[in-house]
Amino acid sequence: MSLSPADQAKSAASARALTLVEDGMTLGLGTGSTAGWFVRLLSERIKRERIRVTGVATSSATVWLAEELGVPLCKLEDVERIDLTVDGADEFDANLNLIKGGGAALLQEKIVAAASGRMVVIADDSKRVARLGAFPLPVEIVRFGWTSTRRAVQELLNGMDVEGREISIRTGSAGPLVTDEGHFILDLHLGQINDAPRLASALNAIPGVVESGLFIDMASMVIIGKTDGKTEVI
Ligand code: ABF
Repeated sequence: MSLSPADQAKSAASARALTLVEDGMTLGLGTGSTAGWFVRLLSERIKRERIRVTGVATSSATVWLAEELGVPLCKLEDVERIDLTVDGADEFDANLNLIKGGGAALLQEKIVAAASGRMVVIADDSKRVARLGAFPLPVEIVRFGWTSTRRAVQELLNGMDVEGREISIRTGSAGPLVTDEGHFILDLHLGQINDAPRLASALNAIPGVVESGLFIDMASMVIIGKTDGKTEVI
């Protein structure tokens, strides 16, 4: 099977991440097309080498994929600790800080990453940035009073060192998109975020904000897949 250059990169990063998997591990399984590659390669290895691993999925989409491929799953509440989480990202910088949530799964992704001994990000070179912010920053908010929460986020942005300040509500097929946890998502069009840790803390302090897609100091490694099948690790 010949892969597109993008899939070649995603599969290369996933294959490298798979070398970190050991028999008996509990694994956090990310969401998105790159994480999907990891789940596929994991399923092949489980069948080939008969390794015993258990996955904790970060979204309903990943539950469906893992079940279809025969990757054993358990719930996060049923495990004490996850050994390793492998997930994608929308952007990463040289400090391994991330923007995630383009796939609307940021809340479960962050809870799973926080419960993991190690979070490894798999991505292609297009996700690498000098400064986070070109990708619209997803912020998960509760539905109750969401327009008030949006106003509070707007006021916060007015005092922040960012390039742009526009906010949009993520839409699905019938109105605002509803996440797996029953919330809405705001997308913050910031252009460039000059102090990502400060913005992450300030967003989390707003009532109604559940989590932002800023993952600060959570990833321990980024594996970058290249279109020629090679990988780079930072
Ligand atoms: C998840 O999937 C997200 O946090 C991120 O939004 C997205 C990346 O998707 P893809 O791998 O398809 O680019 O990891």
